[in-house]
Amino acid sequence: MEYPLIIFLLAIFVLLASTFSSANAKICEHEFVVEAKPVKRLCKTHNRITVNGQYPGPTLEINNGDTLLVKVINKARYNVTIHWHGVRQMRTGWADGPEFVTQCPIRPGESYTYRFTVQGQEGTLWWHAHSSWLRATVYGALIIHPREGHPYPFPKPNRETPIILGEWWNANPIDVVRQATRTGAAPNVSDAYTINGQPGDLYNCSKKGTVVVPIDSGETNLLRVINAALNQPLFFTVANHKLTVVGADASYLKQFTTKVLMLGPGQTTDVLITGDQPPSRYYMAARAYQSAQNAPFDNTTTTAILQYNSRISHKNSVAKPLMPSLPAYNDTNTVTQFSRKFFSPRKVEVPTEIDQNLFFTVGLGLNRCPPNFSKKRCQGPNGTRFTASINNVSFVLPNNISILQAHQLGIPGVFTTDFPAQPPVKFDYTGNVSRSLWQPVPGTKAHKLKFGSRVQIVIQDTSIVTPENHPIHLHGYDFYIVAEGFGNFDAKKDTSKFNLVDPPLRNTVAVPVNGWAVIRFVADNPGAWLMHCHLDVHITWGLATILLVENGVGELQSIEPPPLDLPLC
Ligand SMILES: *[C@@H]1O[C@H](CO)[C@@H](O)[C@H](O)[C@H]1NC(C)=O
Ligand SMILES: *[C@@H]1O[C@H](CO)[C@@H](O)[C@H](O)[C@H]1NC(C)=O
Ligand SMILES: *[C@@H]1O[C@H](CO)[C@@H](O)[C@H](O)[C@H]1NC(C)=O
Ligand SMILES: *[C@@H]1O[C@H](CO)[C@@H](O)[C@H](O)[C@H]1NC(C)=O
Ligand SMILES: *[C@@H]1O[C@H](CO)[C@@H](O)[C@H](O)[C@H]1NC(C)=O
Ligand SMILES: *[C@@H]1O[C@H](CO)[C@@H](O)[C@H](O)[C@H]1NC(C)=O
Ligand SMILES: *[C@@H]1O[C@H](CO)[C@@H](O)[C@H](O)[C@H]1NC(C)=O
Ligand SMILES: *[C@@H]1O[C@H](CO)[C@@H](O)[C@H](O)[C@H]1NC(C)=O
Ligand SMILES: *[C@@H]1O[C@H](CO)[C@@H](O)[C@H](O)[C@H]1NC(C)=O
Ligand SMILES: *[C@@H]1O[C@H](CO)[C@@H](O)[C@H](O)[C@H]1NC(C)=O
Ligand SMILES: [Cu+2]
Repeated sequence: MEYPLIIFLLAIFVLLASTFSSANAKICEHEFVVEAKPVKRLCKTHNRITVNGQYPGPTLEINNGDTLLVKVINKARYNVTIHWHGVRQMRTGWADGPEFVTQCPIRPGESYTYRFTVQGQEGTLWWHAHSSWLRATVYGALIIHPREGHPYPFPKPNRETPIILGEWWNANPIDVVRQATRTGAAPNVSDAYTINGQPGDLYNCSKKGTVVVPIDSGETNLLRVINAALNQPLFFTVANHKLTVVGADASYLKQFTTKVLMLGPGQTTDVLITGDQPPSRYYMAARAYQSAQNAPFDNTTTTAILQYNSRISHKNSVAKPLMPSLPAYNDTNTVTQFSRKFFSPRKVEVPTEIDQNLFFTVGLGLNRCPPNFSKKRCQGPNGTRFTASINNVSFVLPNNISILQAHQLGIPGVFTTDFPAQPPVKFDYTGNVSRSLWQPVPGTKAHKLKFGSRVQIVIQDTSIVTPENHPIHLHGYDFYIVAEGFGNFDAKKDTSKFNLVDPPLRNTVAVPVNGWAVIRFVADNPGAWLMHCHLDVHITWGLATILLVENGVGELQSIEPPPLDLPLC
């Protein structure tokens, strides 16, 4: 009699405990209707694909531990998917979003519900379309507050403002990428950058819409800066104000102050700004960091206005805002100084023993014109077509099933698992590279990782066509950036400089131009994870690969079964 009673009480206790521990975690339901809407920018009205008619799309705010359930209804004329950039998606790879990697696209007229829990991440992430170039207008902030009742590791700011940097084309972005794919040339550059969807005062017909960020004297505002631009790393600064960096990519950082930020597309940075200047109006501004050589880029400047509410005299409120100076477009020194200030707030657990030591070269290439192509299709430099690769493999997406489905269902012929751990040819990566090495091989190749393996990847830029700062993003993971440098990575010399104590944790690393970065992580999340350059033009050209992390032992180390509404091709 006694024994069953104890078990019964225990069962009740477990039930109550689990209810209480999850009592604070919420399920947040949203509906995203993807549809074309007229959007007026730079003097003209254009139809653009939006979410719920908003550009940028809705900001989602959750607490660490919450579950998101977002039903995406596609009322546009394009295939679409949504990616939750930086969310770990533990065992829920089906909700990650890249088309033909973790799902088939949601076709026009269809819908799919993304379900996932955000656990152990705090700060700023974002969501964006992961299909063709739709993310030019289909994006928004994803803000993760601490668990209810838990504080920030800094004094609570008086306000919080997302600052989403974007890129605007007067042409339909889908037409821009289609033209580039057809011709083999570089795509047209954008016509403007934007802050929260608005180009700002320095562009024609844009003054009325300029974003105003309020501040009071003595007050602190948490700016959640996101680089949602398609193809351009950006500098960001605010006239006369210091920025205190407290986090990036939804991980906290050891705080430091700076005048200027650089964010590669995909990256986020949380900064505190204090109203410690004479009440007035100050521009915040962003413009290009351009590390590629002889490549056209959008050299315009987007602005918003930081405006003091209190004690502002009438004269000041109409005064022209003060413009900050921005680094030169090619100011790599400022970028290096900035990235050297990144540390985790305390000692962290970086893998020290490594099971999988990978070396990935990343860069561009040029394909000779195939004999059956007309000249019109070879409008790259000297009659070539642009391409890009990792370890000389130019990634090609499947088009009739996703890699994750093929992996889960054991369907052969979709991809191979022979993506090389090292470049097939060793050469002076950052030197004057022989033309015979410029043409990579197209392929749909994945690199397999055992569950739980401790992984190091050296990401090495190449100078083929041009060296460039590539923002390399890994889906499904955060990784420690243990070192960065210029030139060719040299294990003998550079390993001793690794920071294995308090390196920053990120989901996107801006690999120094003509240099390298070393990342480490534990492969504790099974699935098919896209690793790619977050300049959309480079992913279009093939600068991507798949890390295929196998299941471990038992249910908790295995990917969940696919949702019933997963779109079919
Ligand atoms: C790209 O720019 C060229 C030159 O300005 C122009 O002729 C072409 O129409 C543009 N392409 C798109 C898709 O807008
Ligand atoms: C802005 O307007 C001025 C004057 O109307 C015009 O000369 C200029 O070309 C326009 N600039 C852009 C970028 O459209
Ligand atoms: C931007 O580029 C255009 C043409 O490429 C050039 O005429 C202009 O001077 C540049 N503007 C700035 C601010 O560098
Ligand atoms: C940056 O650009 C300026 C002006 O265009 C040029 O004088 C300078 O040499 C460039 N610096 C580097 C490091 O490329
Ligand atoms: C060129 O030939 C290849 C096979 O050699 C074929 O796959 C491709 O479709 C052809 N392209 C054109 C434009 O005819
Ligand atoms: C194109 O050809 C010219 C002349 O041969 C050469 O100087 C130039 O470097 C080539 N450009 C590229 C990007 O290959
Ligand atoms: C998908 O396409 C590939 C290559 O075109 C083909 O080999 C494969 O059989 C197709 N798979 C399915 C599931 O239709
Ligand atoms: C790079 O190498 C090629 C061929 O080896 C040579 O013609 C060219 O002058 C070199 N360029 C530079 C900048 O050294
Ligand atoms: C890439 O592979 C192609 C085809 O085998 C070869 O011509 C080229 O030299 C290789 N390039 C590099 C950088 O390995
Ligand atoms: C849309 O997705 C389907 C697979 O679901 C694919 O067959 C089709 O080619 C895609 N359309 C475009 C325009 O990419
Ligand atoms: Cu790139």
